[in-house]
Amino acid sequence: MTKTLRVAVIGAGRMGADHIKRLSTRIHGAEVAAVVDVDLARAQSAIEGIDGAVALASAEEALNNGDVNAVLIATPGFLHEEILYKALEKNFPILCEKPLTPDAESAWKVVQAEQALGHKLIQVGFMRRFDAEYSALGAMVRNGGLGELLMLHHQHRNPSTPEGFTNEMLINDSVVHEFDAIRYFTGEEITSVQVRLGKPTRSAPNGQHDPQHVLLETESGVLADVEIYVNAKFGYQVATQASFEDGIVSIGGDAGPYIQTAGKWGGNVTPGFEDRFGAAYDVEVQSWVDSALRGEIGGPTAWDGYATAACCEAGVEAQKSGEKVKVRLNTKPDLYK
Ligand code: ISE
Repeated sequence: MTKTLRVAVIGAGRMGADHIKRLSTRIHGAEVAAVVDVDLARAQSAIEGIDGAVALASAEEALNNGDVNAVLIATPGFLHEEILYKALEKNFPILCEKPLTPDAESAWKVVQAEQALGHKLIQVGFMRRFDAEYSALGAMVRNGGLGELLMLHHQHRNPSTPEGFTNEMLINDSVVHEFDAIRYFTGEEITSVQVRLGKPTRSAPNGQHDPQHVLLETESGVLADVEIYVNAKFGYQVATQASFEDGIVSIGGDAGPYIQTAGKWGGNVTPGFEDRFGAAYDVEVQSWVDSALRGEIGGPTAWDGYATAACCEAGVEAQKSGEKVKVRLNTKPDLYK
């Protein structure tokens, strides 16, 4: 059995660089063997100080490198599909940043390819499932101590958006996390999505309507609403309030310390997702590594990647039509039951 994962990290941008640091400093049982980026200089600077790692310009070269036995995909989503197929062919454990692929049809093909192999190799990077408060709320739903879960209220606020962040990306890049979180909390599929566009902020770039209000239903009738507000300026905030029959649970409030000084009271605002979910990313990657060394996967599956892609597709359609759109899902293959 493999004792150490020798990971090829594909993509050395914002997420890739964060994972390279994590893998080479905090994660046990894995090492960075190769870093791939179309910008070779960026790959080279990412491997600085990492013994035995090579910088390469092509994913194929990395996967064919005899020193590599696992892959972490952190490229933009439209590049995932090709790398996924090559890594499946090699039978390598895969941690694929979200989205699995950018649309439901291609995500379904990936699910089918993995199913044809007969075992799971793909873990999808929905890191929120590894956040301590998210898992605590998930456990409360499952143990039923507060009765049935009835409603979920989500707030997802970002300080600003990078250049090129389109209106569709509010759904595909940001609300996709909420789709996964709602599926995770309820253990159910989302059946419909509606998007309401209200009064927009003057801070939204051209072509973006921000904020938006997303309304969802699950199989048993749990209602969820999401405020997605990606130019909120003040900082990064992701929070959920869950209404149960016998109580209300809130997660994602700002963490202390709270300081009182000269007529002021308050704490610090989280600047971005790397800080907000830093600990969750560590737990996620460690879970992937530990499970991969046992020949398993340790988190959300390719099915979760496909199901959220189907929700995104319904969400973008709903954004355009203003109508309530049904989520179309194929039957879940046995491998994921
Ligand atoms: C970004 O890609 C992420 O994944 C963050 O978690 C999310 O908060 C942000 O809205 C996305 O753009």
